[in-house]
Amino acid sequence: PKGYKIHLDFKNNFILEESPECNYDYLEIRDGPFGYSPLLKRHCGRDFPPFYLSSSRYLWLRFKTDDNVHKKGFHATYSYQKDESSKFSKDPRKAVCRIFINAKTNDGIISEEDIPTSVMSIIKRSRTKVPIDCTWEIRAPPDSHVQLSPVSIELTRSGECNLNYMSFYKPTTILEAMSAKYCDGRKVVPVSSDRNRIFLRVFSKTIYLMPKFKFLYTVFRNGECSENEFSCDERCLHKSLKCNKNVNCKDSTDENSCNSPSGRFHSLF
Ligand SMILES: [Ca+2]
Ligand SMILES: [Ca+2]
Repeated sequence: PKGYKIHLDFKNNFILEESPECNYDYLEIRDGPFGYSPLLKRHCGRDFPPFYLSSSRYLWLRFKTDDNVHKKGFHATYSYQKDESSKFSKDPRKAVCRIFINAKTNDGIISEEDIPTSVMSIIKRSRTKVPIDCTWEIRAPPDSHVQLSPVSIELTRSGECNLNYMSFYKPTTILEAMSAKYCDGRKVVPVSSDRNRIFLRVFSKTIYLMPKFKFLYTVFRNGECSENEFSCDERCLHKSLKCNKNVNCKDSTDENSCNSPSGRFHSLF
């Protein structure tokens, strides 16, 4: 919950396959909500983990096993601990920025305006110490997919990847799952999820380089279209996306041959 940290406490057993660099089976713990959040530790073998206390309201755990040598596994409990640190903290770990979009509606716009004011105020107060590093997760219903297409994108320092970039991850936020990274906003092309979710990460080194952008997300399905759907780009889109003034199909067929409002007006007479 908001205003709490996570306390993770390992109990009884911790036995995973032993390997020098934990290459085979491991439990990875990161301080934050993402697979690229700061690594606390990767545990394997009999390296019994200590208590962990997150610095924000998120911890990331990833358990990996391969298909040989199985051990007993691990057991842990979690609890919440009130976050007593000051609201005015300049700790960059407090500026964790996760924006979750439950794509129940069939399309929508995401932009830099979605960044919570609580995060922006920490970044502002830090002047240039805390970067903007925000990740949007757009999640469609389980049997659907989601496409993100650029509407307008302005990266302040074009081509300077250490200063600003946008990257896409699917289906999760581990570095190996990054599907594209752009340091020049003009080069961004639409990207579609393989499963039902996709992540957009937006980074700028300081608030003065704040990127401006709009992406349109569109929920779609593969396979045979139902009667509530229409087909374009060999996909099925919900009827409500036809003539809704957002171009959801690559070939724009969803917005072609729509009656303009003035046309409808004239047809009254
Ligand atoms: Ca194994
Ligand atoms: Ca449309």
